[in-house]
Amino acid sequence: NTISVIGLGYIGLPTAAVFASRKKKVIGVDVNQHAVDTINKGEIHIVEPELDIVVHAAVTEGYLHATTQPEPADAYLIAVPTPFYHDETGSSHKADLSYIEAASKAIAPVLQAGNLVVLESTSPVGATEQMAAWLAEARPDLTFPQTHGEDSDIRIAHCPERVLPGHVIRELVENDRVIGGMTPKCSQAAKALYKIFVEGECVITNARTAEMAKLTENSFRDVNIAFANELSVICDKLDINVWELIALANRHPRVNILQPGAGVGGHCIAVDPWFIVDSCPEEAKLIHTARLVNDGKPQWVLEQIRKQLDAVHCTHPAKTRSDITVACLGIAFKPDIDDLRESPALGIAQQVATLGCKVQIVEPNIEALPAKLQADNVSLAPLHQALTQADVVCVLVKHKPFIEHADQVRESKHLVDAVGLLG
Ligand code: SAJ
Repeated sequence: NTISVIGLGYIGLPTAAVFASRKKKVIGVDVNQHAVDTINKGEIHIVEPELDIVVHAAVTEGYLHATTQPEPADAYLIAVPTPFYHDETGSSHKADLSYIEAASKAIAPVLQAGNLVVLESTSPVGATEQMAAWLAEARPDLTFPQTHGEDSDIRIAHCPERVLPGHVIRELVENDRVIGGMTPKCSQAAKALYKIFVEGECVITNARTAEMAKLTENSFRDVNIAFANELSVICDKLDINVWELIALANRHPRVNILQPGAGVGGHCIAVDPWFIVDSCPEEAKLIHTARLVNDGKPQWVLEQIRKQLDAVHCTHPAKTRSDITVACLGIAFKPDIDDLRESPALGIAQQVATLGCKVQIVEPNIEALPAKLQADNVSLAPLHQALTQADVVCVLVKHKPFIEHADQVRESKHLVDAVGLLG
């Protein structure tokens, strides 16, 4: 059996490699020639613990190869991005299905009767049906479940990925999977495919419910983080320590409040709830508000930093902006990873850099500053140096090395602790 994975990013590549590690022939397809070349050398173009070892073994043992052109296979897994875009009014966030459309059109010429096509990309409700329609349009000689039900030539399902970045290899194997076929036979075919490596349970539903399940999981987390973030802003106004408050409230047996932070980053939780809001704008009031609360948090943190800058000016009137150094502790989108995608901390650091002060970035998980932060007044610094030289210290991500040095951070005179490092 040959499996083809379309899209060799943070989800597609680990999935392809794990199938290959079970001695299945896997064809990885990506439009990015650099990614394809890197993988064929047995190397990886993304950062994820253990992934390098699994990919290296899969390629050298001959089970995985990458290409830019789809080749015939028995099953196709589509794991391409589904970002959002703003419509003409600029107010609504719409799912961009163009990568799914392009992937469907790319595999259509090599599809054969008996094939299974699984959409893994997180998608708005209806996207799997849309994918099936694109495939049917490109291959009128084949039959599809939307018109031929269980008798169709091609089986189609949605099986959303649910792995946590940083733990992908383990979670791919251990997590339960939601399998949403367009018909029961489609579900059974997809379940048989995932059972090759999934040790968790593969729970069957229909495609629309599977799409909504994934959006629901991430919206649940977003709404709960928004609750914590809103509390942090309220507590600041009421002069209450929010970290102590949450720890106290969480002693209640049925209360489990998450942690306030610099905002919600990454490419999932800050995106997926918008797909629900776009489908049901009138009804999804709470989900919409949670998005606005979380998206507004970096601006609030920035205000706190500005207040500390003003405080430095008050105590040292002779200092100009360019004499002041601000240390930003952490720019990744969450603790203990190097992933800067959609990172609120990175956005805050960028804004601080435009204020005219010197900025020292402490990010133990990266070796060079991203292009967005390359400016004369910005440098990457070790923690000790930044704590010694900075007038204002802002903790934006709760990385382990910062927790270990919390006592030194606490000595800073002008401190913004967005993540409760000091409790
Ligand atoms: N965050 C907080 N406070 C918290 C928890 C998280 O501010 O108490 C912030 C983080 O700092 C980060 C953001 O939220 O900026 C998201 O981080 P996360 O760890 O909650 O989630 P992701 O984006 O790394 O991965 C999520 C996971 N979904 C859920 O936990 C419901 C993962 O299982 C999904 O597979 C992934 O989204 C995805 O790809 O959809």
